[in-house]
Amino acid sequence: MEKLEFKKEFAERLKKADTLLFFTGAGISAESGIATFRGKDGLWNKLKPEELANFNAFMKNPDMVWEWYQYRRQIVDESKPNNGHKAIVDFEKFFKVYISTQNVDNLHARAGSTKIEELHGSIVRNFCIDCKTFYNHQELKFEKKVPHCEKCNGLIRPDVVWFGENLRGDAFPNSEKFAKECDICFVVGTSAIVYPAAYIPQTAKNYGAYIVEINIEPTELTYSADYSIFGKSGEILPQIFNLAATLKI
Ligand code: BV8
Ligand code: ZN
Repeated sequence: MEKLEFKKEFAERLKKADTLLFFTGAGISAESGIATFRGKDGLWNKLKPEELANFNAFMKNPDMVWEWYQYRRQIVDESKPNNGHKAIVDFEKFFKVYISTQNVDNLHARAGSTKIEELHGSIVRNFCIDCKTFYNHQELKFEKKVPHCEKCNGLIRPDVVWFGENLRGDAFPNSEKFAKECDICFVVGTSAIVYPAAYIPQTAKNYGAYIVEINIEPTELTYSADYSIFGKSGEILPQIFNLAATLKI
């Protein structure tokens, strides 16, 4: 990718900034070989999310839904963080960095980031739908059919948030806190159409943050972003880090 020239206003904001929020979606993991949901070869093109990523689908056909997640976990296990995930870790040298991700692939954690909220849960965790006992995905790695809980024999499901399910734990309220505190909110690799997650960049904007979109194409958020940088996040984020390094020393 050619060397990017960034907008002067962005460089000024970056120089003054202390706290960054990275709000990420499936696009940041595309260069790690993980299919996005709505792109040209997206997961939802071939499969219907309603048929797979929701509780009723799971109860109707637990083996099919379990098998789909086992297939996705195999892809995640074979993937690794790319230069975009790694650049976000590097920003911690000069800024307080928060991540609010819609991704369930655990790649931000594997890259070494620490302040992460997983709005849609994580594919590497499972729990029993009856007694809520957690199971790590590695211990169930070879289960072709939906496994049953060793404590109560209940069905075990992936710990991801399905359509029609409320977000769990403090992920959303913590992400709102990040959004209110950040000076710049980078919106990376998301179509920004899934709610309530998509409220996070809007909250950041309402609280005065500078909104920078990084995507290979315009999205629902482009009209409200302060700055859209079109291209691959794995190529753009390292260049923004290099810019920050020159500004911050
Ligand atoms: C909720 C599961 C309250 C995990 C996912 C009717 C009934 C019930 C709810 C609703 C309803 N109508 C609407 C709703 C709300 C619904 C919703 O928002 N639907 C949308 C689709 C309209 N939301 C919910 O249901 C949420 N819960 O509302 O609870 C409630 C409860 C009961 C009743 C009513 C309300 C739960 C939402 C979570 C759903 N779970 N996945 C899994 O299996 O993965 S959603 C799925 O979409 C993923 O989790 C993903 O994270 C999320 C967002 O997608 P993106 O990450 O943005 O990915 P996408 O492919 O779309 O875009 C990728 C982008 O990257 C593209 O722009 C592309 O250009 C770009 N890109 C590609 N390559 C690169 C790149 N960019 C940079 N570099 C590259 N190299
Ligand atoms: Zn159980």
